Amino acid sequence: MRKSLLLFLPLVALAACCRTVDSDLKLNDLEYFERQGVNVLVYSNMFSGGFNDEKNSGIEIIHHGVRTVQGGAVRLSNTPEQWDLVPETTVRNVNREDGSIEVGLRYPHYDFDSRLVVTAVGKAVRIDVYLDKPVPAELEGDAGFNIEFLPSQYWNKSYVMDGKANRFPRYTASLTTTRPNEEKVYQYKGYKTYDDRGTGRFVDPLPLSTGHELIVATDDPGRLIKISSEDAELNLYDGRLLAQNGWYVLRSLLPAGQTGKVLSWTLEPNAIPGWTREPNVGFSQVGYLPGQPKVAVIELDKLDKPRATAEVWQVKDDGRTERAFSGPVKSWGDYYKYHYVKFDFSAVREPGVYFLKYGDVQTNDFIIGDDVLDRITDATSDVWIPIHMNHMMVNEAYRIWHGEPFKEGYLQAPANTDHFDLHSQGVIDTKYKALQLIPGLNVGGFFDAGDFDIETGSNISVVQNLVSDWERFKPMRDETFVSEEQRYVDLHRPDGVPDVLQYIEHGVLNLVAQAENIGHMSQTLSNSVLDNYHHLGDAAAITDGLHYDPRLKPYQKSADGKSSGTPDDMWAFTTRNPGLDLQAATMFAAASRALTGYNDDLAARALKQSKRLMKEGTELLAKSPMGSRMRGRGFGNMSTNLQLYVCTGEQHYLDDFLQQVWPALDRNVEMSIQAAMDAIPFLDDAYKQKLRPYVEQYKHYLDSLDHVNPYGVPIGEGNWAGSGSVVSFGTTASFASKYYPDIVGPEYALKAAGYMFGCHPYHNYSLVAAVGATRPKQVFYGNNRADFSFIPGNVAPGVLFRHPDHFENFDDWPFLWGQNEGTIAGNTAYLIFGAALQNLVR
Ligand SMILES: [Ca+2]
Ligand SMILES: [Ca+2]
Ligand SMILES: [Ca+2]
Repeated sequence: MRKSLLLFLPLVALAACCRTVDSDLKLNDLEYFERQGVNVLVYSNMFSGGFNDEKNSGIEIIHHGVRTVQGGAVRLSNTPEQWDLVPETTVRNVNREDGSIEVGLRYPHYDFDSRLVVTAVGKAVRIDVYLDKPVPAELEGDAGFNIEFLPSQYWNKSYVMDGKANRFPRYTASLTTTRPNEEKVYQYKGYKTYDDRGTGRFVDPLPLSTGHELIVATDDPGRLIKISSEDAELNLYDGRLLAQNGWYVLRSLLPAGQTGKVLSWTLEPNAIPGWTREPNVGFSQVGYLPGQPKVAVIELDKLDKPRATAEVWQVKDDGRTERAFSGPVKSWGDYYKYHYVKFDFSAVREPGVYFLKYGDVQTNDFIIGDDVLDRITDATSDVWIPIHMNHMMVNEAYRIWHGEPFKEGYLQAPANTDHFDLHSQGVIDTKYKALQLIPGLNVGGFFDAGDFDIETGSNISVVQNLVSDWERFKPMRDETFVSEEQRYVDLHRPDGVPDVLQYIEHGVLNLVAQAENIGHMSQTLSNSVLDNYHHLGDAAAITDGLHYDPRLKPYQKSADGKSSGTPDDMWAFTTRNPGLDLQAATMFAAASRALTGYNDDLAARALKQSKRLMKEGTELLAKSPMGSRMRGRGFGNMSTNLQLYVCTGEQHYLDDFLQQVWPALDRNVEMSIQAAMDAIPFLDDAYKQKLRPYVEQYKHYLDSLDHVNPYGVPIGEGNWAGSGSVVSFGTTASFASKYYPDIVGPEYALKAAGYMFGCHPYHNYSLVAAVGATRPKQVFYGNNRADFSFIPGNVAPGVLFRHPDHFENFDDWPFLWGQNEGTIAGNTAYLIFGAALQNLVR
């Protein structure tokens, strides 16, 4: 069977190619327009508001496998930014008879409705914009139809507007104008993305080019798209003038005073004849242990016929290469838009340098060796975590990563304030007045992620993760100099103290200061104005370091140089959450254990706050409607009850935990098994025995994943990609293997590692900016993302699912947080995974 298929391969390929050349765009079963090499999606992914302008929505084009165009929508500015209004999708109808998709768009703030109808016409789509009522007067000259092109796929390429050739700029440097603020279209919740420096005017980009027919990437058939409009002028803009994450925007203004069909575009993406996507050979860029299973997962275009075999080649010490292994390629099946085959090369065990060959595809090299996993957390621990230490200057060799941020401290957030980063302040529940300085908060703590706020919940998780790392694995690594007195951190300078202890101390310093000065835990310490929230670069430059004095004029400094009238100070959002107080109480108790003997004073302060918050939080919860339903003690979370038992020794917490753990395991073993195993060191052997059948059940779950997707790990499909779940899956599998080695082998945790380090959809780069990987990802959504760079040791969310069938992780464009960010809680969880895995295979 296989042989005869192979014999016919050239004919089949030829047939596929010819069918491709002639085919028109067709509306497929998944409700998008398709021909080989071109997918045109029409609101498969809707704008969602909240974080706004996700660059993931509207009319989108996946062009030869890369999503290069998105944002097709009626928009209210030339180059919309994050926090500019996005339209709600009121209706989406797929009309199979005439091959069209219609969507209704609405801006409730302006009571403004429009409709888009997208119809396949040969190899193009026609986009018609309809209005039932004219554009509202206040949006005339602002409302237009926009579509956006990914800069990193178009810069330096040519475009032709009405026959005139030009080139997309590598960096933005085109003309702008300013307009009075009264003309600025309302932004999300009335926030302003810009600081007008007292001018009363906002910046508006001017077009790069104007005409009626635009051909983009005339010099690259894979990216060439022709757009024309008979009734409207096309204007090409550079969105990066206003925001580094802006795209090139093509737009036509909607005419004033008209209804019915007000605008039409024809858009034709070129398809390369006979194109098939190059196979993505997934393997671990960090390499393999000699004895571990080694399986490459190869992602194939559906028109690509799988090959019968693949090969492993060895790079010899003298630079020669030599074939080390050839073996069969086995089909796994289809998973969303691609077909998957696997190549098992576990037989190759000799340490050395190798690469894989699948047909014409040759991978980069990788190492087989017994120490390949030894360095997987070094960059995270030595570089990423210390760079995210707030309220410190952080130096590395010749480079200052950032100065000391937020020297002026934090003000009480005013009552009833909504916040752009999804927090809110209710009534003021502290002894401070609105905008009064809350003393002592500008110490310790970690930046949340690609932004610079202290998310209290995340910082609590950070300390818990670090204590867990310390208590389980005692990492003595010392590569970081930390002086809380000098407020100075120096990377790669040992100072005689294990770094993890210093990171615990740094996290606790801020959280204890919150408990002591606010009286309870804040929700967040965050920016008060949007125009400094989207800051890129040195955190010390976000605010002016001077206390805000409303008696001074904005941008004015006091005579003594200590205060200013610029309202840039950070705010503390203090609304009390007793659940958060209890989490803090358990964390403080754990941290107190870890800090005793290193910083006894802080250990004592943490323990004092732990006891107080535990008492107050428990009482508050008991009084709340939800708390009384939960029997007035504990708060329903079995992990917290276990932690409370460990730190207090009080039997009722253990009773609560034991009452919760078995039903939770019965409901969902894979969600609860980690929390159940966390109790093993504190309970007797009978508990461990009682857990055994659940671990056996968990093993069935682990094996079942091989049928769910070709990678055999849980792949999330949410709006934030799922490498965090893979890390947590790997940690749990490591502990299951440690406690029950006869049931769960190490191969599941190693599979999670393989996924993180390159064996995943879309491309085969390591998702961790990690020491030890041959080809780590090169761009991340860190605070240096404007430089298209990364902070070593960051863990990307990874491969983001786009509806209805596309996985994606850009490695030339850092600005999609759902793919490329990385958080302080997630990256400290990765430390535990790394330590657990290293411990397991040692
Ligand atoms: Ca944040
Ligand atoms: Ca140290
Ligand atoms: Ca200030």
